[in-house]
Formats: sequence, C-alpha cells, structure tokens
Amino acid sequence: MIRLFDTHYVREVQELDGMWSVTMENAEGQALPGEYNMPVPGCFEQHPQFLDFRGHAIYRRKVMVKNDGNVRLEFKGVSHTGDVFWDGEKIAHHYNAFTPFSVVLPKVKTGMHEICVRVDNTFGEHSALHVPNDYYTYGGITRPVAMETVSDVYLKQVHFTPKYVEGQWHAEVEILLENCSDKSVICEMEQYLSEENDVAEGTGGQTAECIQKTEKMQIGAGSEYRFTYTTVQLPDITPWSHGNPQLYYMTTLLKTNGKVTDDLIDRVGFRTVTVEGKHILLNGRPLYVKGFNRHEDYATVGCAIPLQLMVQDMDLMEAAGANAVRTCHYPNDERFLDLCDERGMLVWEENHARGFGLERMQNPHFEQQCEDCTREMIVTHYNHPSIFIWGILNECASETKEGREMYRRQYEQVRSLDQSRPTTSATCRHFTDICLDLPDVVSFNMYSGWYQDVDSGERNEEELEWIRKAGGENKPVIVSEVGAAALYGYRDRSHCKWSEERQCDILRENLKTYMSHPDISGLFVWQFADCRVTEEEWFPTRARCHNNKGVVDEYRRPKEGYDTVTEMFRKYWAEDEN
Ligand code: ADA
Repeated sequence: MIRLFDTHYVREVQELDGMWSVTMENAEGQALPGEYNMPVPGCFEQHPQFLDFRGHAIYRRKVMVKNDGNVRLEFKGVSHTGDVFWDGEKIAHHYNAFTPFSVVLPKVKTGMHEICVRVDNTFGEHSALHVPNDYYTYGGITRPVAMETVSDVYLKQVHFTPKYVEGQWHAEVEILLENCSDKSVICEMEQYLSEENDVAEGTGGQTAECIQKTEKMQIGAGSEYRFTYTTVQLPDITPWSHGNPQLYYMTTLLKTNGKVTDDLIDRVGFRTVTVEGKHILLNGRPLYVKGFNRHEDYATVGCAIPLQLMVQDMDLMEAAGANAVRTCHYPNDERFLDLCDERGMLVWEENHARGFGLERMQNPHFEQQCEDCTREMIVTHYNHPSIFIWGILNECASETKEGREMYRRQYEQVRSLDQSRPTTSATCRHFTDICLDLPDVVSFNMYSGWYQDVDSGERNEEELEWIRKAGGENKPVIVSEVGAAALYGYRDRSHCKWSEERQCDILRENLKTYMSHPDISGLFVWQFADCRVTEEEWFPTRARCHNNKGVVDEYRRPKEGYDTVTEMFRKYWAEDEN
C-alpha cells in the first residue's frame, strides 16, 4: 500500500509489492553465488545470510503492460542508491533511502517487461549522507513501488497552501502538468474539494464542491506546464488541528477532448502555522509540542516498517499523550505522514544529515545530495497538514564559518520551496553555534543528567541566556532532544546508568524543567524506540550496537520510562490544547 487512501480512480495503478528475485554482489561489485526471493518492501538484512551486508543487491521482476501507452514508475524508497533498468536499459539513478523518485517511459508496447533495480548500501565518498551513524543504513527496496499508466498529458503534482484572511479560508493551488508525448495537446482541468473520497470521472461526489474549472490549455510536446490560482473564499471549512484533524480530499481531473484522461487525489487540511515573537501559532493559537523523536527502525523488519507497526507506534505515542513527532533524521515513509494527518499528530520533518563535522560537510557530494533530499522531501510532502515545521542539518558544523554558509543556503532553499511553514535545526554546538539567527525557531539537543551530571534547570537557564545573545532573541525555542539510555529489563536499586530507574529519574527531572518553562515551546523526547546503530564508529558508547535511549525497546516493549513520560506529558497537558 502506497498511501492510506486511493490517489487515482482514472489513472491505472498497479502496486509492485511482493516477492522479487534477487542476486547479490559484494561491495566491489563481484557477483556472489545464489539467487533469492526477497520481499518488496523489505531490507535484505532480514535474510539470515545478509544480516550486516554492505554491497549490492540486484532486484528483478516481470510486469505485464496491458495496453500500448506511457508507463510511470514510482519508487517510494530505495536504500540507499538505486539504478533502475527497464528491459535492460538504464532509466533512473537515485541517491538517498528516504525520498521517493519516479520515471515516465513514453510509448511502451503491450506485453511482458522486466524491471531491474540495482541497490547499493555501501559507504564511501560517493555517499555523503549515508555514513556509519547512530542509526542504521539498511539495504533494499525498502518502501513501496507502483507502476502506473499515464495519459500523454498527466498531472505531475498539485500543491495546496491554505490561507486564512479576514475570517475566511481560501487556498493557493499550484498545478504542474507534463506532456510526455511528441505532439502538443489541448486539455482542461477541474478541481474538487470533498469530505469523502468520492469524486470520479467528473461526476462530483455527494459532498464535493467544484473549486476550479479552467479554460482550454495547450501543452507543448515534451514540456511541463505550471500554473497557480487562488480559490474563492471557501465557506463551512472546519480547520485541521491536533484535537480535530479534519481532512478534505482534493481531486484534480484532467480532460482531453471532453473526456477525463487523468486524475490526482490528495488529502489536505486547512490550518496555518506562523511564528510570532516567542510563540509558534497553529491557527493563531500558541502551540506547545510534546513529542517523540522516532527512527524508522523495528527489530524484525529494519527500516521497511509495515503499516500495522506504524499504527502500533502511533498508538503508543498517542497513549503517552504526545501531540508531535520528529522524523529524526530524514524524511519518512508517506504512509506514516498520512497517519499523522489522520490522527492530528504534528510533524517536524527534517532533511537527512546527522551529526556532521566540517570535514564530512566538505565531502564533494554533500551539498548536492542535501539539496536533492530537501527538494524531494518538500515537493512530495508539501500537502501534509501535519507537517508544521521543516528541519535541516541535525547537529552539523554550525560553529564554523564554512558550515554557516551551508546552513544559510539550505534555509534559503527551504524557503524558496515553501513559505508556509517555519524552519529550524537541532543544535548541540552549545555556546559556539553561529547560526541561530538563521531559522525561525531555535532548537537545541540537551542531555543533562546523561552525558553531563548537571542540574537541568541551571543548565537550561544558561542555554536560554546564550541563545538570546547568539541571535535567538525573541524567537520560539524547542528542546529537540532530551533523554537517557536504559537497557530493557535492566533494573538496579542503585539507579546506576543504563538502568530503567535512572532513565526515569533523568526524564522526570528534565521534562519538569522544560515543560514548566514559559520560554520553551515544547520538547521531543529522545527517543521513542531503541534503534540499531552501525557497529563501525559507534560500538564503544552504544551497548548492543543499539541506541538505547528509547522509552520502548526495538520490539516496542515499554520500559518504565514510557510510563514516566506518559505521567509527565499528562501532568503538563497544556490547557489550551490545539
Ligand atoms: C544526538 C543526535 C541523535 C543521537 C543522540 C544520542 O544529539 O541528534 O541522533 O545520537 O544525540 O543518543 O546521543
């Protein structure tokens, strides 16, 4: 399942989940013996022979194209690099496990064809973002794949920006069409907004309202066509919020010669996120975030998390009283974002870069790979109402002049792609960071009581005073990470480090400090669940080669710390819940 709702009734879609045939090559590209059947989505580390394999996997499957026409392939995630071949011919190359990519093949003939994906999860200079790290880079086709049949002109993307002006909702809509044929095409377009996903073939559903009808447009051969319009004021809109996550289906229909030839359905919500002085405002009201940092990692499936386990994570976070999640440290599977939209779980989504000093940021591929990741994240996830803030560059070299330039360029890129959400970055360069003037919201990671035996209250005051002087004066502040490690089931009456008791002590003290402080707009507990880390570089400080700061372990068994967080989240439940 690619999304949690149908995104097309007209365009034909076939999901390519299932068993693919796989052969392996070592890191140097030499073929290894054997042929396997592996699941897609899936990580090859789940196969008993490849538990910590770094190299290449060649995935293949046959597909039947039922009619001559244009085929569009969409890969939601290949980890970490994918080269895609169609009947032996290379058609796409993509780097980064955590963003989707697609390719259109015009004029494909009816019959059987072969898709082959050469997957690479090796480390080296070619990979600036996937490096040995405090989480695991798995290998495989780790998110769903779909094959679609598209008309010559098809709907490539629709962006929806809700606006609230003088007590009325309206929206700015940007539509991108592409003509993948070699002749120009005349078409027209209609757009509907509906509470039910029931608009098909221009019939208009029971609850649908037509919000746009265009004149005929001529789209040149092989070209893209982009246009933007503002809807009329929309009456009777229920805004989206944490407490009442009302969603609407936005259906775009494309007509050629009076016949609907393509459609694109997305789900949207009406809400605004603004920053005013020290507050983040959701629909004009101050927002307080009580969240978890969550890695996409689960003991038995790696990063290829099936829907049922996503729902379990969501249920556990909700039951703890959380209203927010940070997708540390990369864009997430879109089904999880769909779930957040449905549940009213606010999302800090961030691009992919964790803990890089200057040397790593100066990898010749770093800036381009970040730029691609950020663009793909924002362009594809733009419509999710749950995303309330974009994050970049977790704990990178923000204390250096060269680093600052890269931060500056990245914020500029984010703002050029989306002006409707604030920006932030989680820093650990305490007292040395020279980038705090750049984001809209200042965020810091702090491990008082774990890495440093300091009083969290005193340490917090020092931090806030420094933030004020370092460019963060009069900006909202979020504590983006706070936590301590515990080994599941390890109890010790001395409350020594790594015991569940000590994790509770540290969480309780820190949460009390931050949640009762008037200048802090919220926090994200580090972390929701234990996750695997790369043995290389990380084993000395990471028992079991896991980051053990989860309040549930990698099988989602709650530690005592889960109850402590629940108790604190409920105790400090903001009166003005959004
Ligand atoms: C960081 C980092 C996390 C994790 C955490 C920890 O600040 O952002 O990815 O490594 O610290 O456990 O120390």
